[in-house]
Amino acid sequence: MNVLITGASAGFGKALAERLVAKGHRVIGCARRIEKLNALAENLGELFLPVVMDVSDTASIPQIIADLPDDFKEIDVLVNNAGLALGTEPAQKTNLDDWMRMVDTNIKGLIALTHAVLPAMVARDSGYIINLGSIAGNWPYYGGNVYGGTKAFVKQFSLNLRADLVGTQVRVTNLEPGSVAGTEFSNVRYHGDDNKAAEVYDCFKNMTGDDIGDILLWLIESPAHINVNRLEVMPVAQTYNGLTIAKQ
Ligand code: NDP
Ligand code: 8X3
Repeated sequence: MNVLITGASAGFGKALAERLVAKGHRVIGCARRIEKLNALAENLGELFLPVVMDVSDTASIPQIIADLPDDFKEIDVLVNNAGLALGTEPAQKTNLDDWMRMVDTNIKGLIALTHAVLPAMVARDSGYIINLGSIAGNWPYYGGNVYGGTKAFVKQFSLNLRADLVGTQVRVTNLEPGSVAGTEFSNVRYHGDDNKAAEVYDCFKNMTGDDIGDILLWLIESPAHINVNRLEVMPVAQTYNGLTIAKQ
């Protein structure tokens, strides 16, 4: 199987790439930081193809897909994972550039990749698109403003893709994780303030990037006649109760 993962240089994308290669699948690992992808390629070997891609540079995407080497050209699974949150300030105190970057990456990048890959899946009548949504797309919270808005878009886009794909064997899932420690997500969100990022995950048993890698692998290996439409997962310590976390 050939799996294209955006955001393969860290976090969930990296965890999934490691699992897929261990199972003998080919992975097209896309991200901006080539040094991280190359380090991963050294560990994973020739089943892992590092590809420099900035998903927010949407005009570049069709050519990158067209230029994939023959062995990697047919994409069986697209994991639209690249994404970011920037800031936790309330809307009236945010930076407009941060808002625009989240829209460019989480929305425009995701739809551009989908647009480039989906027609070939439909033509083959087989394929699977997994989008990384978030609980932030389901539940409002303080400081979630545009990040949550982008993930709500991803959820509804995923469901609408399902509607458009009626009669085909192409599957679509929106995976909606809650709090996950050990990735770069909060380091990016707090603009590199690693102490603040670490505090988010203090004193409770969290999910990890490996947990999400396992769930993604489970989805990819699920029977071809089953479509998981949406899958929301949280650590037990996190609940809908204002999304508060029960710290010990
Ligand atoms: P990380 O920050 O650890 O990884 C994000 C990945 O996305 C990196 O590989 C980064 O690579 C890549 N990326 C970011 N911007 C771009 C871009 N413009 N073009 C290409 N690649 C890009 O985050 P996580 O693994 O934690 O999160 C992955 C996804 O899951 C995101 O969409 C996030 O919103 C979502 N999510 C995360 C949760 C969490 O708590 N961690 C919970 C719910 C959802 P590089 O910088 O090299 O380009
Ligand atoms: C990331 C999870 O709770 O920080 O999407 O929004 S949360």
